[in-house]
Amino acid sequence: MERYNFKIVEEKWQKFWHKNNFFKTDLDKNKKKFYCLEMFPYPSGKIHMGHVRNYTIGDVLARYKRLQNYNVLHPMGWDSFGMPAENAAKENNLDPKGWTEKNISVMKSQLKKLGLSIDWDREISTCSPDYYKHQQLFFLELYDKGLVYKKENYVNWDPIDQTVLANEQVIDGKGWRSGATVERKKLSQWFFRISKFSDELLLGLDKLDKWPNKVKVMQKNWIGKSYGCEIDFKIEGNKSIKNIKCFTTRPDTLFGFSFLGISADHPISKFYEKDEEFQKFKQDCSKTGTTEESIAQAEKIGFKTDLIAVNPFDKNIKVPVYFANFVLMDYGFGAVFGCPAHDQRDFEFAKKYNLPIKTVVKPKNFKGNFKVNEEAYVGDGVMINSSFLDGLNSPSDAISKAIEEIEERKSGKKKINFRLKDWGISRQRYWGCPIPIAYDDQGNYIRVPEDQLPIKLPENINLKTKGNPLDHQEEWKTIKIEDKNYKLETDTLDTFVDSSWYYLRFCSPTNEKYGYDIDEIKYWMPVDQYIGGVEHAILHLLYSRFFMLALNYQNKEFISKEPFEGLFTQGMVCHETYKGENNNWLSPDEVFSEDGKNFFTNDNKKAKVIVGPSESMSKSKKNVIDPEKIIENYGADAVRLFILSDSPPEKDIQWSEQGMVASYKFINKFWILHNKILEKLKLNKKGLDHNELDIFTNKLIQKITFNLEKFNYNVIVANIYETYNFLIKEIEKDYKAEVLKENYLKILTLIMPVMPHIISEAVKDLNHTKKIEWPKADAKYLEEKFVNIVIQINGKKKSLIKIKKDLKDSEVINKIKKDEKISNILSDKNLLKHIIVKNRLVNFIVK
Ligand code: ANZ
Repeated sequence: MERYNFKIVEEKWQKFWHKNNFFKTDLDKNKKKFYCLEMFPYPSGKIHMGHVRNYTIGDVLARYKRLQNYNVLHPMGWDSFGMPAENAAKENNLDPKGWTEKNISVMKSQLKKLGLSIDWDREISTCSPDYYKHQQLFFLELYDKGLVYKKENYVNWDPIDQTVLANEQVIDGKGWRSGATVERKKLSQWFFRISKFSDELLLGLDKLDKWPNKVKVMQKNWIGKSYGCEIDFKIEGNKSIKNIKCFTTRPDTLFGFSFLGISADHPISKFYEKDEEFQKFKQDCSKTGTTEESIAQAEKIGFKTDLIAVNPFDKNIKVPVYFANFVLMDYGFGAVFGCPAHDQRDFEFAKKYNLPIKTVVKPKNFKGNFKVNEEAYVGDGVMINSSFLDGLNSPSDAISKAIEEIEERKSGKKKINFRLKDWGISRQRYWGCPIPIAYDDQGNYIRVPEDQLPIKLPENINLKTKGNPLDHQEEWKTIKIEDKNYKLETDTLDTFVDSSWYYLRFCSPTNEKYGYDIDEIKYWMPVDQYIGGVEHAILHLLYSRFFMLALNYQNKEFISKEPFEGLFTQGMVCHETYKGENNNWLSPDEVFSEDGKNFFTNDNKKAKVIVGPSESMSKSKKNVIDPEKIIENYGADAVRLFILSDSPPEKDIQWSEQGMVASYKFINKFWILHNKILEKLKLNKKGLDHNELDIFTNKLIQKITFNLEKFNYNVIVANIYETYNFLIKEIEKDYKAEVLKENYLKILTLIMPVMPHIISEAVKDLNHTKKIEWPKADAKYLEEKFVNIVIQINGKKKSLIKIKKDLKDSEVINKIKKDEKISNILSDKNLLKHIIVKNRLVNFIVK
């Protein structure tokens, strides 16, 4: 028998599948559909192990659903706009388009080698005008619906990438790509009015019962619905300023009010613009980013005004008004009332500027005098030092009472606030989708008419300019609209816009008129199963949900509101990290070990290597394994088997060379088993009929089907190993050829989604000509033949006996009486009667 040659077999099947359009969707719309989608990759150069894991998980599901006779849509595309292309091209004097297209072609061939069941006819690339033309149309549609607007705003400015970032793209005060500390900058920007849908985005989460809870919680927090009230504080000290509005969630703490804080960008700032000290203060403020996180961490600074605010609950309590760096202009009204005893930011501010800290809430069980000293007390409690609120439970009862009182005094009213801010979509970069807007000489803007779309990006331009390269493209910028000259908008769209609707495009990728075809959408949407990294929990998944709502808005035809019915977030692929003597990162290729404990560098066998913890594979720490090499060495089936083994798909997995080798060996062992079975079949024996094999196969159908539905893919790998161990022994028996073949074919079908190449080859060897389908378990083989009977004497459990199921009562009693322990007990007793619960229990009543 020849050794299994995975190279020949895998290449053969990959060619066969694609030549025969094996993974094309069915045009018959009466068939039940299944839309299986994995997050599409950024074409950075090569695929990485994260892709291998993500796409293998999706592929197993897609193949399983196809075998179940669903009409499966399993497409792939490229998230191909974005900064790395521009940066790489700048460094190497290349064109981003050429760089991107080359990467796409390399990565596509790598994905094909993994044996993915993708309908490549539907491939899309977001940097292609065929794609972004429709995005420009959507932009105009949203613009017409009032869901796009431009405003001057403070933005997060990434000084390294020289671009604006959305709040979601600032992590711990740093740019998500460059890692640079983000600054504040005032710029005129385009926005999507995502905040209009805050409530719908929040309510929609409740219906997503096939989403991981953690993702829903993250989105919920991000949307951040707050119940509270607005308070109109009377202001003294400047005749032009009558009052300042604040939003608060804690009106119960009003008696602890010791300053009023306003944002440096509050409209009132215009009265202080000429003050040099105020100017300096404003400059200091711009050193902190605009996200709440960065502001919370920054040192609290303020600028005292000559204004005084009056407490609505007591006209005699008057406090100073400060500009404060921790007050955001775009939350609530850009103003807060400061209660240092019960808010940590206010506390830090009060400490710095020597403002009173008056305690108004005391912990419930605290005996004696409670006073806030070291830090703000933000817990529940009972109201103190608060006149008519004293004794009430805080926050619950005290808030209701405080709001009632505020409304009565006409000083404010109940209010709901959302943390979610509109999505800033302008990016000052070249390699993105141009915004279809043009400006006249005065800077007034108009939409570019639909028939002048797409606005294509200019190619082969000089990228080594300061700021946005498009600003320097005079010829490109000039556009004639109805015979008048305009200048095109040079900002491009955030790449997250590209990925917010790509799942719609896959349903009708060649539709020229519009981004999607409504009939296709009605059939395919929503995506039944979406699979990707949890790092997109807020950004991409929230933007996509918004996009669906925005398209639905004022649109009677569009039906599905949520893009992704099921969501699965897979864990990371991890590897140990290595460092050389100079503290430099080393890749696994650069180190070796004989005992698995002590590691040395390859080039200098004495140089000791420091082994660090296993972390998710990343280029920066060099702890990466190149999938291409691994597929080359071990084959796609072995890689798929390994990447699904050991860890549940939602958990991190440790890469191990030994594990990989074990999977490879298994594939080869399986081939030997397969050949043994073929030989058995050739003998065409008339041996055993109903037997253990039927029982095993039917139980396996039940197990693997269940595990597929529940994403227990690592358990399926264990099931496959079990199957091998069973079959290698079982085939020693003499089986009737038809029985063996029928069972074996079912078993192969069950394993096919995980190891599609070797199994396709095995099925072909069986000369099975009909289309194979997912097998159904036959209930008669699933029934347990034996049952455990509890034996009681006067209601007390004495023994447990395994007997055949469904025996007659008299047979059961006879069997039990033969049990030594029971017969001993019964020997000197007077048996009055017995009670039998069929297949479960026998209770002997004795005296
Ligand atoms: C007074 C107060 C007293 C507050 C207290 C809290 C505790 P959430 O729950 O996140 O919505 N706030 C309001 N507008 C703000 C702005 N533009 N910039 C910074 N902070 C602002 O937070 C609501 C609380 O955040 C509000 O309740 C307000 O401070 C502050 F013991 O009002 B609070």
